[in-house]
Amino acid sequence: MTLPVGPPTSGHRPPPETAKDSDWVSWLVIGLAIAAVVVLGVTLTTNTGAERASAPAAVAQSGDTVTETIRIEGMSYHPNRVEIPAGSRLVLELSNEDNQPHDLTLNGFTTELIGPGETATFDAGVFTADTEGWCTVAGHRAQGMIFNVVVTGAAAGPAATAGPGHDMPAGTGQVSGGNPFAEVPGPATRLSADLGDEAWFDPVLGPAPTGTVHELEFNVTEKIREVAPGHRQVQWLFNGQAPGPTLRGRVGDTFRITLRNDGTMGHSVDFHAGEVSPDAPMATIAPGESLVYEFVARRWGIWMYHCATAPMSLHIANGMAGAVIIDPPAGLDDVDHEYALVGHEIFLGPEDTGADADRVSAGRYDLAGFNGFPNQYDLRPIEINAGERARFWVLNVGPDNPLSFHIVGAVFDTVFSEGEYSVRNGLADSTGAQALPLLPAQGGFVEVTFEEPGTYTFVNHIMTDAEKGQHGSIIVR
Ligand SMILES: [Cu+2]
Repeated sequence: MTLPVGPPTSGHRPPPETAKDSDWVSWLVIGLAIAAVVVLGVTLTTNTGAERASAPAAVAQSGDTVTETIRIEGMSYHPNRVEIPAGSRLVLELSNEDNQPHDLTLNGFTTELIGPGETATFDAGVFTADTEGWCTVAGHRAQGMIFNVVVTGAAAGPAATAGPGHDMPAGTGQVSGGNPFAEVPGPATRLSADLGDEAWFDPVLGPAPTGTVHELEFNVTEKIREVAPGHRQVQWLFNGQAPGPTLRGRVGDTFRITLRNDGTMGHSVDFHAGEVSPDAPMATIAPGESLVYEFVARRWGIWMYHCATAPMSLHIANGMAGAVIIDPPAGLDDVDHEYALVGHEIFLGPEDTGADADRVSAGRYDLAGFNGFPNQYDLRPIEINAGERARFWVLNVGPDNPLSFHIVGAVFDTVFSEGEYSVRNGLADSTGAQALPLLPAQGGFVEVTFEEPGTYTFVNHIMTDAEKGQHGSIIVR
């Protein structure tokens, strides 16, 4: 496809749809095309194919047209830098040999999304100064998907990089840690908020469904949700929820998941409980596509799943992670209640774009939570009766930080983590544990009997994260 020239923009670039749908742009393109036909008719014998590909030949320019072939692969443009004489027009022949869609915004113009295996001819206009371009797909610029045009024979000047501070490449951001996109709710706000049903995530874990084959649909959408009191933003979701659905089965069960992408960008899924070649089932699929991911759960425990599309940090930060719980062949010890808690960081971003890729890349999270929302079990505590025994499954989906799960006032008589019991109720030595430590993508469970009534709090005992919202209450009656 040959892409039309769009109007120059500065600062915030409009999404491609906006430019494409603008009436005046359409008339401009038509006008330029007519002019080009007239010019072409006069100069046909001397024009090259490349020049004909750049439609608006009638635009006044001082230099020649430079055509470069650019391959897109591995989150990079190859080459990622071209030199052209000042005043020249640059036309890029883009070839996407990567496994997911990309685009290029450069000099005020933006290509359509170029799918895997597709090519595009991109007229990036006339250059008078060094200019930086990048891929506008979420997170790709932060991952280094940047293209530079270096102009020769012109007075040196700063690169014409568009955008405010949040558009700067990773690693050069704000030192203050302040969030330019959102007012981060403090503890008083978080502990007095109304927890709506949309944000509520039931922590109660039911038994595994009957049957040995679990067929499920995972439908990926991108929609605006409340992620902290008073703050709504786009999240990327499995089946409309963050964390995604908690799956449960037994050793030997088959899970057959149909992943359907109803979002606007590539997504995928990676089940840690499965032992499969990643190539086909974990492939990134384009919007409108689907695939079937089948695995047999051969080993028990609590396992993470997540979107595996780059940058994974951003896809996970936007909500694309969840838990699979597999029971051992002989079952687990009897308890009165089971709960599942998925721990994670929370990155507040603009409502329409969600977590900011540069802040995620720099690890600048604002809040932290269990099951998608800070302090939600302070607002709606878990309630059990004195003398009852509970098992808390805990999974840390990060994306980056460790989690030290602790319940104030309780000692864990049983702890299972990543394939082994470290303490277990009923064994002769009668020891216990105070915390379940989990790095990202690690999980386990603790068991505890609450003997006395009271309000017990559970926290990430990395205290600054508890203070950011990884904190909840258990009311024992
Ligand atoms: Cu994704």
